[in-house]
Amino acid sequence: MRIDILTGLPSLLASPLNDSIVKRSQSKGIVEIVIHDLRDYSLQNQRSIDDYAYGGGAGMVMSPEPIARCFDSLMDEREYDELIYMTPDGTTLNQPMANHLSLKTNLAILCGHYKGIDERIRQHYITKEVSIGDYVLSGGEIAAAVLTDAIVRLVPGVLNDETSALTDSFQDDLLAPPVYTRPANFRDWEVPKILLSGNEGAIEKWREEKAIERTKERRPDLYDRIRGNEED
Ligand code: 6GU
Repeated sequence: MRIDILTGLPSLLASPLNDSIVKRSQSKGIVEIVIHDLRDYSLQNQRSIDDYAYGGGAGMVMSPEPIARCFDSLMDEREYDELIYMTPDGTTLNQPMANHLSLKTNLAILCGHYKGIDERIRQHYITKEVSIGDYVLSGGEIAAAVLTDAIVRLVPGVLNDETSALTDSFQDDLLAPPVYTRPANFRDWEVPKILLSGNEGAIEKWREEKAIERTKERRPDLYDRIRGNEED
């Protein structure tokens, strides 16, 4: 899988994508993530990538030219499954969307800034608009890092333990059960006895019960959905 990220602030993206699982996915050669500085595609003197909004009002708008030129050069090289724009008015990211995107071959992700991007780019290039939740960030870079992380960890071979992505919170619409590590007694706080029993069947059942209990308590919306699904 290849992910191209278009941004006016490449330094904001470098660190979250060059550590941990996302880094491992790249060094294993499973995923290639390429960051493009939109200033490199500007035709203006000061390498500028934004301009005043037509009709007035506060805030700058990202110019169409650098974005279009960057997309054009990428699309000359390969076919893209999606050209994604990170924006608070996009579809909210969830686990099914991440699962779906993790099966793609080539994705491009555009990060917006300022007051957004010229609408014509959205009309003529963008195929999918994604938000990461109902709050406003200063730019799309951190949101793009979130989306990239959510996708990349699902690509087969990226995680060591192949099953571990399947047992994540949300993967079956349940939150994950509590987990413990050594010592069994920490400041007189004990690990639940069942986890020390070696009885795999009983442990699996306990984890399932705790996952359901936790989902019911913290996310009644998710809980109602799984109950609805079971009745179907
Ligand atoms: Cl994708 N961008 C910005 N700027 N803010 C957001 C967002 C994206 N998702 C939630 N808030």
